[in-house]
Amino acid sequence: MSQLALFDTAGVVLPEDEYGSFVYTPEWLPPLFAEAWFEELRDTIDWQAQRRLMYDRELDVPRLTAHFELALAPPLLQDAGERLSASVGVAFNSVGLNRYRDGNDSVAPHNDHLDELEPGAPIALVSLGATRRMTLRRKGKNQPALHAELEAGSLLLMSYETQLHYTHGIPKTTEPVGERISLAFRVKGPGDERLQAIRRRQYR
Ligand SMILES: O=C(O)CCC(=O)C(=O)O
Repeated sequence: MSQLALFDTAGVVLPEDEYGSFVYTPEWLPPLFAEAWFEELRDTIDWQAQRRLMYDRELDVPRLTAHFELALAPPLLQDAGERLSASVGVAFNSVGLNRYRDGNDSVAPHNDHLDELEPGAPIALVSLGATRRMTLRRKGKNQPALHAELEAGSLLLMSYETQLHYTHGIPKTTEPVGERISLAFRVKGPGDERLQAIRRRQYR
């Protein structure tokens, strides 16, 4: 089987093992809040359309983005960060926002930059707006794709270890789909020294 549905709507988990864990909580945020947060962020954030160098060509990043240190973020995001830190027990200090305008917007399979993250700290993804499918895949040859439908108000908690062993991404879709905003909360820090050394060697 090449595709597996990872979570059911009861909020199930890819359980903790040596490769980490994914924990999905539907309605982490009540629907009225999820709607209000979506509208406020869509209308007030200074969304950036970025271009990035890929394979020697400059391409549009296929989504709008924004990023804040939590202490300097707009009040709604600081409030979101405080709720999340209280609910997860982790002192998040950074939030990255992604706005997927339609099915053409996406994020390619990737793992987060571990050299910028506090070792051991999870990454928390809060979804607002339209449901989009996330694809998770263990690194290595011929690993099956796992799918999670990320609904408005849901929280997906990805443990630090998953960033070593899995990629995650939001593929494009030809199905008609509304706008989605995701909030990616992280604990930014100097990161793992070993990973920093590898990165320094790569960019010399
Ligand atoms: O939109 C999402 O849920 C995923 C975002 C993501 O992978 C990222 O910001 O690195």
